[in-house]
Amino acid sequence: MTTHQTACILCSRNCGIQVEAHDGHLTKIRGDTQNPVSQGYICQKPTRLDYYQNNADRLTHPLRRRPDGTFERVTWDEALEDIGKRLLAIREKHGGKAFALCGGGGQANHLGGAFGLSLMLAMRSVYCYTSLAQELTGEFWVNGKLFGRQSCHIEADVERADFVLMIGKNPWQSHGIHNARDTLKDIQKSSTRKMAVIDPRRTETAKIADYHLQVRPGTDAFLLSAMLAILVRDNLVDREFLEKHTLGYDALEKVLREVPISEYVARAGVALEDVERVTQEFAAAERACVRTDLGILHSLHSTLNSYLAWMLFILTGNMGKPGGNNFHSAFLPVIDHSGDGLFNVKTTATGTPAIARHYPPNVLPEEIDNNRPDRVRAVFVQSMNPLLSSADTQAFERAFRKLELLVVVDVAMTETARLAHYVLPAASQFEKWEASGFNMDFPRNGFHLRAPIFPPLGKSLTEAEIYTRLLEKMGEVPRFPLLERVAKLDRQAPSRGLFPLALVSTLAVRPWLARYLVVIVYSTLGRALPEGAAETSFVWLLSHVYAVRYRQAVKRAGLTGTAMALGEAVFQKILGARSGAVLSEHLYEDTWSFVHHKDRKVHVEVSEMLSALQALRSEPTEPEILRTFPFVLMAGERRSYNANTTLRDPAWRKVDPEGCLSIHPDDAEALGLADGDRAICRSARGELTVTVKRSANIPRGVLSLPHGYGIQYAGSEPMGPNVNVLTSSDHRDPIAATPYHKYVPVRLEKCSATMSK
Ligand SMILES: Nc1nc2c(c(=O)[nH]1)N[C@H]1C(S)=C(S)[C@@H](COP(=O)(O)OP(=O)(O)OC[C@H]3O[C@@H](n4cnc5c(=O)[nH]c(N)nc54)[C@H](O)[C@@H]3O)O[C@H]1N2
Ligand SMILES: Nc1nc2c(c(=O)[nH]1)N[C@H]1C(S)=C(S)[C@@H](COP(=O)(O)OP(=O)(O)OC[C@H]3O[C@@H](n4cnc5c(=O)[nH]c(N)nc54)[C@H](O)[C@@H]3O)O[C@H]1N2
Ligand code: SF4
Ligand SMILES: [Mo]
Repeated sequence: MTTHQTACILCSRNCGIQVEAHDGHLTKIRGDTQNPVSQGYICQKPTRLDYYQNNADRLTHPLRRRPDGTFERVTWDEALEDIGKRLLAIREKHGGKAFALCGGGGQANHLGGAFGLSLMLAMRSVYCYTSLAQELTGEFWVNGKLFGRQSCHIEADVERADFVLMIGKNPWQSHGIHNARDTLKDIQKSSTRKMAVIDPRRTETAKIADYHLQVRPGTDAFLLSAMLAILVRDNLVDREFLEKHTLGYDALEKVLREVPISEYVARAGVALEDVERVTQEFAAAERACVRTDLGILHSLHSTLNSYLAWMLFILTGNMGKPGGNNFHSAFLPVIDHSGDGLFNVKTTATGTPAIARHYPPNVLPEEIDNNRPDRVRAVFVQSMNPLLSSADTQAFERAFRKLELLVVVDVAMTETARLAHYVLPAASQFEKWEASGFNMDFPRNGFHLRAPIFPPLGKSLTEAEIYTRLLEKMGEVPRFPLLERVAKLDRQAPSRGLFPLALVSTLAVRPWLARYLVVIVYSTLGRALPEGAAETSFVWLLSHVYAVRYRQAVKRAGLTGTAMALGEAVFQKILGARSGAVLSEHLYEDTWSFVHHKDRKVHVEVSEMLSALQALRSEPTEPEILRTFPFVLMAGERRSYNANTTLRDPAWRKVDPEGCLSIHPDDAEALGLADGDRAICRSARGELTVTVKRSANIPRGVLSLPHGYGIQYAGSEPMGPNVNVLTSSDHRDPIAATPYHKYVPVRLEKCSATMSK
């Protein structure tokens, strides 16, 4: 039995955990008090992590699908040689547009992403479809307009705020803020700090908040614009701040002055005096912040919602100070910027641009399933399960079956993997060096490089090794005998030796190889590092970039050295800190240095958003479709025992094994439904049999189902409802193409006695 420090991989917080490893199993899982960020905090889920590490779906060998749909084991050489050949043939015949990468990382595994991207570049493709582009790209688009780059990412300083406005976010269950339940309880206990929640459900978070604005689903744009209009009407905007830090406010103010406040508030289904009170207290607070999430991102007006929510903290001057909204550094950036022009290649069938370099899964089935010569023909799926997690399972299945080549790189035999020509086994996140790019704290930010606890299962390999071998087989990345030799000599502290110089000279002679930088460093320095530590070579590279980019903040965190030495200090600190390391300490006023516009100002006048704001006026009160599908289903609630599709064995759930449909008791009664009854839920797209559970926390006319169910564990029938049978990929935001999962019109009907058997 050995004790290890690692992290929980089930949500973006990546809380530090201490585990005991015994006979290949993770036992005794506790919060790691040494973790500088989570400091021992965990929720109820990580004690179930052995279900990830050990389960019947774990992959042990590369698999090739036979014509009859079964799989046969093949060697890595056989698999990679054939895949490489087929990829090259597709590239030769159809060019880069024929290839797409899907995924790259989940909630805690982002080291492998860069290697998948290298394959994408080798295919001369730019198409990277990810789950981020089914939730956050509308927000990233807004950030691009306001701050100059879509990678300017905003966080909320909830811990230090006097007033927290939580919009469409239920951190009690979904976390996403520092030590969520402790932070929420602190606010609840405090007599001076306040929280208001905007959510149609009376969530766990809403119950402990000071105010709950129980908004009607899909009407946040009306509510938020009314709140902004109240700020203007009551002269609560921070004019000094706007003058100093923003441009274009007058144009926004003009539109806000026209907002019919009481009409919009009534439309949102909340009381005007409550909205006024929340708005006024928010504006009056010394330190206030706004935290949003899927409740507005996955609902009608998604991108506009993000814009309006951001205007709340901007108009009240809550940026660049404790308890407000601020930017943060990024050690392993998971987003970048996609401009409007030449460098943003639109997809061929739907003409969809990338945002923050991510393409939306919503359009992928259409990009594959058409007869255009430039359609997508080959897809690599890495650490994503679009068959369950993306909208419209039926469309995905149909499209994926048409691919000339589908390869899935995963730790488990997923629903998506079952359709693949090749399934490649990745070492699990407890079997390799791994890390998350979701380190988004400010002013202090850190990074946690987790060391492997177990050897890779069976023949599984790290993503770094899989893609490097594939690129070598494809003849894209040659061997570098000289670099390899230098790397061996410098392996103790690569920055101090000749390795950096040798690397730069290699790339100077063959500049076209720069796109494979991560792979080259891996194949030379990485393979020279001690047994199994090869992936840390990527971290070495990132350490240098971070040290250059945030030099002052890194020094403030106590790291010393000039030029390469500072980067090496960052790397060594990371390597030495098994529980995670703090790497930078910014000053609050540094927030403005993150703004990318040359004038360092927030450009609040975004013409598309002002038009969308004006267009709200002419929007019909109720969508036509609700006449035939009278319930609004929120398709994807975070509960105590769901975690996307990361844990496949249903035994991991301590409660809610069936993933029940929540329904208001009066609605249930009207339909003759009692707890435990089976009902058929129908959308325009598909139908699903669900188990009903009444809840007074949900308003009438609204239903809620969790996501992350419907898994076919060990080849079984789907367990629980796969909500994406009901969702549709064209029910999406006009700018970001993100799905409106929280607003799925459905009908509900009790199953007849014979059907429920
Ligand atoms: N337990 C658990 N935690 C998780 C995850 C998980 O699978 N399980 N997944 C992680 C991931 S990937 C993400 S992105 C986050 C998401 O975290 P959240 O966004 O907090 O999670 P949700 O429960 O999907 O949605 C939040 C709230 O939106 C509300 N909502 C629905 N419709 C509307 C609306 O029209 N307006 C408003 N204002 N609110 C609305 C819902 O009632 C719900 O309470 O959670 C992370 N944490
Ligand atoms: N209807 C509806 N759909 C939703 C949502 C919703 O609320 N409603 N939520 C959406 C959201 S916000 C998100 S973020 C997505 C999440 O959906 P996905 O991005 O698909 O994430 P997961 O379901 O966690 O699947 C991650 C995959 O990674 C695999 N994996 C785990 N570790 C490793 C590893 O080390 N290497 C490799 N190669 N693979 C690994 C797991 O086995 C799993 O198959 O779901 C979305 N889908
Ligand atoms: S909050 Fe997230 S990362 Fe932390 S223990 Fe819970 S599921 Fe894991
Ligand atoms: Mo997510």
